[in-house]
Amino acid sequence: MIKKNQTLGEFIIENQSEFAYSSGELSRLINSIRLAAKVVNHEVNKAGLVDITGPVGETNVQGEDQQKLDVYANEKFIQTLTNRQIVCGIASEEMDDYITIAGKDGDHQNKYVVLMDPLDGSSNIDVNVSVGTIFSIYRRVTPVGTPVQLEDFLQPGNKQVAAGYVVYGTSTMLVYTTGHGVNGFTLNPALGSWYLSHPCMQYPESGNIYSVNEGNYVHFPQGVKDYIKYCQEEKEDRPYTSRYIGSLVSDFHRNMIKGGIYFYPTSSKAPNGKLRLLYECNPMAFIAEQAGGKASDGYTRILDIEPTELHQRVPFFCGSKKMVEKAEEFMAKYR
Ligand code: AHM
Ligand code: MG
Repeated sequence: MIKKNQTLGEFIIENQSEFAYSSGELSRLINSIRLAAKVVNHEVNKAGLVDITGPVGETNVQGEDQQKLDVYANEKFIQTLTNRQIVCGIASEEMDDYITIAGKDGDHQNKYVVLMDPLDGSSNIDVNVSVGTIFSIYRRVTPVGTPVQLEDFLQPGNKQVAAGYVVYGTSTMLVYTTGHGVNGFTLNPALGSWYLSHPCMQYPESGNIYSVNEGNYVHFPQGVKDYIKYCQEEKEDRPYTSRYIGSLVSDFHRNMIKGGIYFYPTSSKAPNGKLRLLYECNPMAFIAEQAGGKASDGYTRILDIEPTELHQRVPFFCGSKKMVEKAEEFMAKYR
């Protein structure tokens, strides 16, 4: 049962039976993510104070090596998940290859892999604009008891057992799904607890916000150019409002609450788009669908794409169902 204002801990315990396989392992995994998110949140919040935002390799006034926050976030999530021995492997946008975690007795008994973008939109940190963490969880496909393999990570998004994001914004929120709807929890920084503030989140069926980096307009395919012109046309409920933070998590979060579409298409500069299928698009697509929205590469469902490599990029159209369908109509004209 969903009760507004219950803590994330209470929520996880009460809804454990809804979790796939319900062995408690997935609950413990989500618990670890909420802990790591708090640690990263603390660091993100004081980023302007402690000179931590400089480039990797520089030394700060205390003589410590400076770390970029995205490297820091990557380390914190990996440390937390590794220390608690609850996953068998992690892949991250910050690392070239996946890491294997042998488990408590070195027996590779854990069942889940995590794929993540530890700090998405990190170019926004220096200017005090919100950033996010994105995570995606799968059950391994290779036998338990053996080290994880690449194929455990290269699963289509429709096999995800959970996915979520943390938005470090005016308040910090953790939003996630285990395939039974989407719930959002807001961090009370004084108490360090997450409270259910946004139960059963739903995308409005349509909306009036479009989010795209229009600076790339001349490089976009014709279908995208036409769709942008459609958004700007004076007709019916249009023109739409343009809102683009440049932080996927924040743009997505706003559009899910207010109704809108986010798109990062291909362009002549980026022939496969920019966003990564495994760390960004799949988890956001799973959340979008669970909230009644839609996610597509312009032609097909994101969650049905068979990944071929860890850092694969795909064009991404995501948001209110009717808006994504309309964008697809424009794309189809030039296929
Ligand atoms: P990152 O993973 O390097 O942070 O890149 C992903 C980010 C998204 O959060 C955002 O929507 C997009 O890149 C912005 O890109 P651009 O500056 O090209 O519009
Ligand atoms: Mg990213």
